Amino acid sequence: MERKWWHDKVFYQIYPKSFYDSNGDGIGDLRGIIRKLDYLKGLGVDVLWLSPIYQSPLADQGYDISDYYAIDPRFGTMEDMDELIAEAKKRGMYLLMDLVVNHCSDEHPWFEAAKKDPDGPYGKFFYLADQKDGRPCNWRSCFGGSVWDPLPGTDKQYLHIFHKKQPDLNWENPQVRQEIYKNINWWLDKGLGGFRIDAIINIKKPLPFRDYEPDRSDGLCSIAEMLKHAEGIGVFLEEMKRETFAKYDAFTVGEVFNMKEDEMRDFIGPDGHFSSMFDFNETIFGESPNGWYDMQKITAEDYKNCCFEAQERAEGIGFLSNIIENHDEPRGVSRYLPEGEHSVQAKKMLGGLNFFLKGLPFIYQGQEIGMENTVVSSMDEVDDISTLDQYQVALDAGLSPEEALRAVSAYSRDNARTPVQWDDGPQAGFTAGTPWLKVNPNYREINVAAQEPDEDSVLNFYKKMIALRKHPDYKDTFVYGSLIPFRREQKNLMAYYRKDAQNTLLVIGNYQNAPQDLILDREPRSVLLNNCKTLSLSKETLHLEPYQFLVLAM
Ligand code: TEU
Ligand code: CA
Repeated sequence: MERKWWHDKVFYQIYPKSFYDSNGDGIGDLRGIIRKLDYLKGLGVDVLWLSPIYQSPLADQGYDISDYYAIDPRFGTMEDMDELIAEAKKRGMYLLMDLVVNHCSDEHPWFEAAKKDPDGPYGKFFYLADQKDGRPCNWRSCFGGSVWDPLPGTDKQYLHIFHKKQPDLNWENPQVRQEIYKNINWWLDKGLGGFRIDAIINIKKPLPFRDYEPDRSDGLCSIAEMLKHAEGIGVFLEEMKRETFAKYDAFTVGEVFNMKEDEMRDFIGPDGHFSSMFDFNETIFGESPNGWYDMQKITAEDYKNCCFEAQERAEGIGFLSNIIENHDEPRGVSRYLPEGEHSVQAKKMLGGLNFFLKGLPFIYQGQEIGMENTVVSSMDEVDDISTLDQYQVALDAGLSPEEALRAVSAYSRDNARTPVQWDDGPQAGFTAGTPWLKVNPNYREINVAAQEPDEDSVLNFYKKMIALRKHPDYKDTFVYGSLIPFRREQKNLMAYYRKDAQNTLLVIGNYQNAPQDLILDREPRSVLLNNCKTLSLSKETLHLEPYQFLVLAM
């Protein structure tokens, strides 16, 4: 296999608005990131993905871009961005920006021009239709309601798969594609490492528009349904790669949902559209067409199966990007550990099981200190547009307001977006002002400053994991070695070998709040990582403590 510069890297996602506020306006910013670069370097991560910082009305927190060539003043200036790129480079780190090109903002000049002259060239940048003909299709937008809304001041309507302030760009129009490529290259020329690519599967629509079977009483159907019928996205993605990323040897990771079964090789094979794509097999587990309130809770066994299934699918094809959380998902420890079992031990186990999977490890800000879901006591505290929609969906389904609040707050995107907990001072040290989103009240117990000097903290465990993955004796095994599940049938136990010609490493997590025995198939040679003080081994039987996590060299 041809080796790529990004194969052995450790990735870290920054959600800038909530990372660190340098000027007291309550909003995290680029200068805040610059100030924390040494912290990130100390953690050991190599590649930083920034969620969007482009000029934006922030209707969807920056995933609605009104100028692809400008930094939103709330995040800083272009000089700050250039400095951040340079400062990262000095420390041997790379930056990824978020590429949001399925849609732009309704405040982008292209959309303004389309409103003024829908029949002119910019009308063709979007999907427009005559209002008089009714809705061209019954698709439901990801944030609720029809994907079609009237184009203000005209007799037309436009399509938006996401919020109505996020009109979809018409990728069938070559001029749109050229504009996008020009922008990508402009950023790559600044010295970026590459991009995380937002909602990319949605760029290809099955045309002409038509209705599909409704899946709720609103008569609409999920976007997932239209994606089943969309063919030929690869033509766009190959063109984009050729015109942009390939010329720079840039790294790309796609946010790819609803891929067709046999497309993995096209997406992340040796000549794939992208370098990597996220494994969302765990995050989509238990989803219901009815909405969040109807999600099925995931168990330890489910989690294990999701991970191993994804690994099997990618085997011999390419590199998945592994996460336990991101800015759209609840905190991993709150989701994948049973309620009330969020001990330091358990958090380390979950982090470890995910981190050493085959693929690229991604850590989301705050994950390294074990940040948890926040408490939402009223809908007035909610910022996330997705939660607002899902709350209404739950009410419409007959849940009481209290039930609806409880059901949706477990999956709210706000859980991941509360400010990073830096210390136990006011506002967790995130800002000298009032934070844009309430700090999680548990910041006095869970924060960076408290964990730094504590040898046994979650933070120091993440540092150890990262250091182990980079250890010259083991790095190749973790990066290129195969993954073989071990005692897969044993309940509440997740274990796997990472193996190559040099090493046989065994990663073990006792995924329950009770001890359990594990019979090994040979005696371990050494313990590379242990989240407990002790290791109890009699011959080949390991007596695991509750939530014990181990990496053994066999
Ligand atoms: O998320 C895409 C997203 O919401 C998917 O889960 C979606 O349900 C799927 O693609 C439907 O086909 C990204 C960002 O991560 C998120 O923060 C944004 O809100 C969204 O795109 C719109 O840009
Ligand atoms: Ca600020």
